[in-house]
Amino acid sequence: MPGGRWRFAAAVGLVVGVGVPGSVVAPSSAQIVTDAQVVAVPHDAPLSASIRIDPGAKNNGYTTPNVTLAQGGTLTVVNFDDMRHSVTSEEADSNGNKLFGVDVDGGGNTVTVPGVSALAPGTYHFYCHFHPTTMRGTLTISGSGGGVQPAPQTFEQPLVRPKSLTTSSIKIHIKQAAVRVLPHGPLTTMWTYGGTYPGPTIRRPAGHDTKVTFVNDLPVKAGLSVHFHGDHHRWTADGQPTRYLVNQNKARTYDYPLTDGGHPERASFQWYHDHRMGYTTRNNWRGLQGMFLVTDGWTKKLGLPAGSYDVPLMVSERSFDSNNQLVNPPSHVMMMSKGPSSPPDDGTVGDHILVNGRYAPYLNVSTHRYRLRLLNSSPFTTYDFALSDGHPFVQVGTGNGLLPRAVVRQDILLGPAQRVDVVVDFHGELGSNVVLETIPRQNPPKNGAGTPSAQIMQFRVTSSAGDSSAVPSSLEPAPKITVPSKVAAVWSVGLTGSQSSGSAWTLDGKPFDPNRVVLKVPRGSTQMWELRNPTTVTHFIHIHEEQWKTVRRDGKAPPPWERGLEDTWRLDPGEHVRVVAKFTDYTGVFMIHCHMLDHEDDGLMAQFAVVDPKTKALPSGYRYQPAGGPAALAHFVAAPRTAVSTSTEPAPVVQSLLSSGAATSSTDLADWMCSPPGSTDATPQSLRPAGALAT
Ligand SMILES: [Cu+2]
Repeated sequence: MPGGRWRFAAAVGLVVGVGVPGSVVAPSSAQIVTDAQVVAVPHDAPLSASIRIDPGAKNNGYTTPNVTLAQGGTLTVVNFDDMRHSVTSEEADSNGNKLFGVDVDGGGNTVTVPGVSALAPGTYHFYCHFHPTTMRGTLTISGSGGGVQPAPQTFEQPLVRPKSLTTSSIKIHIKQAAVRVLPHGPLTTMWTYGGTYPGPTIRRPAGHDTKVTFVNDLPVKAGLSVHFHGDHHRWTADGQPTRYLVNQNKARTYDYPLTDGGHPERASFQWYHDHRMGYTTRNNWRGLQGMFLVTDGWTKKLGLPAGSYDVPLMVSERSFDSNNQLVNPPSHVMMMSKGPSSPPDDGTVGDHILVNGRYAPYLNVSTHRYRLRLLNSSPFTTYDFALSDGHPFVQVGTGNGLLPRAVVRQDILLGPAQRVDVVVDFHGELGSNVVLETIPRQNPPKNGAGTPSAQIMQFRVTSSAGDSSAVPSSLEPAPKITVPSKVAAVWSVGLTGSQSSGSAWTLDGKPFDPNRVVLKVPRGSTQMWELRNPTTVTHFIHIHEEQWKTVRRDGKAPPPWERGLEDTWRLDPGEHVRVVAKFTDYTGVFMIHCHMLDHEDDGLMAQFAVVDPKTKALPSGYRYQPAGGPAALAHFVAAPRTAVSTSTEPAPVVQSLLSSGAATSSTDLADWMCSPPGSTDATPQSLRPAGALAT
């Protein structure tokens, strides 16, 4: 990397100043040569250069992706787009701190990129951390002096396995603590469940009631709310955003029966995290996240890798200042926010990817199969996981239980809150190192979320071991469910307002209101819902309380890895997904929202109520406002095609669709009606054998 970069003189005239009007040429390297001479000379590089960003950059990339600069020079970014972008170094120092980087708002703003003038000569890679797949470039520093050099990724810290809690009654203090995150320098102050980040991993057998008491010892006034993500329980124990809070110096006990419809839940890889309205991004960023495994005898019977060969991994990203302290995420306390980081450009992106709370850890492994449970608990970023040895993952489950059949996957795209359960095989790799990476997403759809390129953690294959584990191709049948003929609710993401006057996300036509319920669901009913994303950015929609079977993705059968149970779906721009679940056991108010936490805090959340089928009563303190909401949209989806074409004036429901951003044109509306209501894949699947649930 260090040392001057040399080019043939004949090429100099073609390289210097390209795309850099008014750049200054470093006088020290000027030499008189003619085009005919082919001799090596120090490259004439400018002392200042600019990276230009034009409209459409999130799909087209930087306008000037390759820049050259004399050592000590100044690099600026000019952003003519209408959204925020960044120029972020891929290379980092030994603590993982990026060598240079800056965010720049759109509208013609110019900023200097800090860190560049100190760089040693060499070639550096940069990307936009909001659009990491499409926006990539290289910076070449020309010269012959010393300077800041990148450190190779050395994986200096061992992977930490969070403490396991296994009893039926658990108490966890929520407190500020200094924790080791980066390999060098001071500890990082975080908000923690029980003094560690992540919090303790709760492991409990399905069907066994579990009470978790959280005590709020944090030095801040705003109450907290803990959501057990993916689980089925009473609404009062669901982590409501403004009700049933864990107030400062107070405790609250959450009861998780781990049953569904009178039966034990499926074994699953879930997690628990903060869900406080307006503060969810902040509270998760500060560290309020932990894993929760529900176990049963079925997975043991299959012979999947177990014990020390079963490794849950929470992957999450954060940014740090020079003192190793967390950089503050943006505030979301106002539902309608203004400015360049307001919707649709709200996103909290970190520059260090942590695994179980440590930056770039390693794990010593043996020549054995390992079951890895991967959770993406980042606030906003999507990863495309892959292994550096080119081996595939054998996916055996989602976060919500096993798949019917194992799926071989070369890479796995995972958005915020999504989980996968995979087996990797280190047989024949004694002495080698295998890196879990995130790679740039291949061929993302237009405006779809991209993924960063980074080495996340290292597996060091240091020992041999006999292996009696197995990965059967057939794992666990999907639960039996009768798919309804009609869509009961359509949840369509929208955007309201403008960045100059204040903007917010919507899911039922309006930004979130904790007192509003827009849909009543009779307890005991089986519902088919449709999730739609007509906006220009990807969302990951999460539904509380039930686990869902995906029956359609964009009108087609879902891919094999979406044929288990799910609670969070990727919706790239223009996508729609149909999901089915039965609402059992509990009445009460539950949430549906985007799990990109900035989006959630900025309005992209709504509430449905599971009600007694006879009384249809809501808990007190809620307004029922179904007009123009998900049931109305569903009615429209199911309507015959002529409903629109026979009228020149849009019907009220259509108007509400249009104004809510649920659909942008009558073409879209017609398109909706082309997809038949209901679905045909109602084939009942056999239940798993009786007795499999012994724990
Ligand atoms: Cu979203």
